[in-house]
Amino acid sequence: MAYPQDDSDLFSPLSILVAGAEGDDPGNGDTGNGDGGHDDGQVGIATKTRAKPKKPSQFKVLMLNDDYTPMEFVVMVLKRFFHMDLEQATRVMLHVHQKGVGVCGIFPYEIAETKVNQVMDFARQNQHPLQCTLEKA
Ligand code: TYC
Repeated sequence: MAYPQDDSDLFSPLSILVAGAEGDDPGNGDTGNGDGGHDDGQVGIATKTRAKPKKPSQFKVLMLNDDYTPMEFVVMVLKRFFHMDLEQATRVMLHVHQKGVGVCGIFPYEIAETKVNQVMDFARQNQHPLQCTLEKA
């Protein structure tokens, strides 16, 4: 899956930096930038930069209920991939069993995606229909 956030989600606020001023040009000073060679030292490639980097957005890993996956298997998954102890894992499994869906954890996108794949692969290998997905937190 492609990384779902656009650049504007990563940084704010926007400021503009003018790079490559003509003082750095080793040639005759005309940068061929269409300004007719008015060397005011302010031409170059305009690039965006941001004053304040933002945290990457977080994603919930959700576990879905089904009628067939054994409770013990779900508890094993929660212990193995989400580092829960037996008590936590049992609580989350029963929550999913009763409500239909529950949160296993909240992670940056790539980690959340990896966990979903690990759970789905492990369930498939053991022929259980357990489903796991992610959702923006
Ligand atoms: N509902 C399942 C059962 O009764 C147990 C279960 C719990 C399955 C959580 C999936 O995500 C799940 N065996």
